[in-house]
Amino acid sequence: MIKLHQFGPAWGLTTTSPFCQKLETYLRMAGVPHQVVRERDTRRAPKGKLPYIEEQDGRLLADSGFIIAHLKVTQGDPLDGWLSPEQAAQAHAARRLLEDSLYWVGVYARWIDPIGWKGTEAALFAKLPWFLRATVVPLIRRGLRRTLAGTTRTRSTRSAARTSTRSATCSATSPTSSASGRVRC
Ligand SMILES: N[C@@H](CCC(=O)N[C@@H](CS)C(=O)NCC(=O)O)C(=O)O
Repeated sequence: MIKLHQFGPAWGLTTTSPFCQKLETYLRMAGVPHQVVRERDTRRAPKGKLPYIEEQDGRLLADSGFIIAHLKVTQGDPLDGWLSPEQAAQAHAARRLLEDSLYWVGVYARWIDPIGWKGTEAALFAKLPWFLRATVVPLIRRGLRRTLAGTTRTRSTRSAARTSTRSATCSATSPTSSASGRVRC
């Protein structure tokens, strides 16, 4: 049976990570038998991120998108096999919107925004020994702040994150926005 290595649950979700949630949901909906292994860190992960899967022969495979593509080839494609080329292209565009754009707004909201961070800290780190909370956690946040500053769409400010969410959502639902660059929808 496939082992799915992913971050643990919080906020009523089976995992805190959107990419883990995506893969777990795919496995469940496609009826792929699997066992969830809860991970705390990413050091064993082939690409340094979660999720990854461990196949029956011990092979490790990383990246939710690659894993799903691999499973479609090896186990069939019960969920998307019926899509027309046009529908598959639309699904791809929606996926890119969620994963490359809105995901980063979520990262900002959870890890950087002072109000969001209070909830994240309470949910994920309340039980961590104080010295780890004082050393490792600020390092994680600093890394994420740097990553966010490197993305073109989301800077580390609340108004930028809000504008990014609106403009990404609007461009998906309506191809026109105002000439002034202000987002109206
Ligand atoms: N492209 C990857 C992205 C995975 C990813 O970004 N995972 C995050 C959690 S949502 C992670 O492991 N972050 C921990 C880290 O970067 O150290 C996928 O689709 O699996």
